Amino acid sequence: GDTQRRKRGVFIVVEGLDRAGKSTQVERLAEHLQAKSIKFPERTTAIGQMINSYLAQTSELDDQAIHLLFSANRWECVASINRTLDAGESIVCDRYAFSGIAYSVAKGLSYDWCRNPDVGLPLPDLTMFLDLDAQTAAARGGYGEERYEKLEFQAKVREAFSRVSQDVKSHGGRWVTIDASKTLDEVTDDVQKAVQRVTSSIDRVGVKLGKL
Ligand code: ADP
Ligand code: 2DT
Ligand code: MG
Repeated sequence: GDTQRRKRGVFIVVEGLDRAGKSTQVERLAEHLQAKSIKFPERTTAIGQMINSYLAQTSELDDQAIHLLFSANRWECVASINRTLDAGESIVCDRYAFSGIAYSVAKGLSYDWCRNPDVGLPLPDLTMFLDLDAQTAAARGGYGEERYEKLEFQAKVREAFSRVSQDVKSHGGRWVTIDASKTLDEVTDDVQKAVQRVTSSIDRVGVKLGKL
């Protein structure tokens, strides 16, 4: 054949409550791996703009409607994610379907209903959950004006994430919980070690990208 085989990039997701340190660690990790960083919601698309005005509380939507928009916002990015990974570039992603499930379940929607729209999305090679209790998170600079940035709600989101983590692990996904209460540099260190363990196992076995 004429194909020059290039190794697929690694798809890494960083999850956690608001203020857990996701955006900081995603940028550091992308730099470290020379990877592309992306985030959800991707607020620049037409769907992303609807999500943005909902989060900024300038529009109201039913819980089910906004849930499906968050999912659609991931689906509209799948082709681009696959192209990037197929070209051998790795991706570090700030939030993904696991936030989608956790935030909607925290509002009271059923777990299975919340999970369904994301079934079939690319499964991350590794998801790192930056775990922090809601009180400590709230103490970090205080919350802004966006929807969901409330202590009581964040505590419910953390509960919901623990159900998500059990679900992901029981379906063969790689989910690592990182103690996000450590210093910035310690968290960066733990993140890099978790990534190293996964990439060395992928290099050995060469697993193909699964689906949620
Ligand atoms: P997220 O994207 O999860 O909301 P950010 O990375 O934006 O979190 O961080 C939120 C705030 O907390 C920022 O002011 C950041 O500098 C601070 N921060 C992040 N990680 C830590 C840490 N490990 N210890 C103390 N403060 C942190
Ligand atoms: P940040 O942009 O600050 O991370 O906040 N969310 C996100 C959902 O409710 N469902 C989703 O599917 C995703 C990806 C979490 C984004 C806010 O949107 C919430 C906080
Ligand atoms: Mg952030």
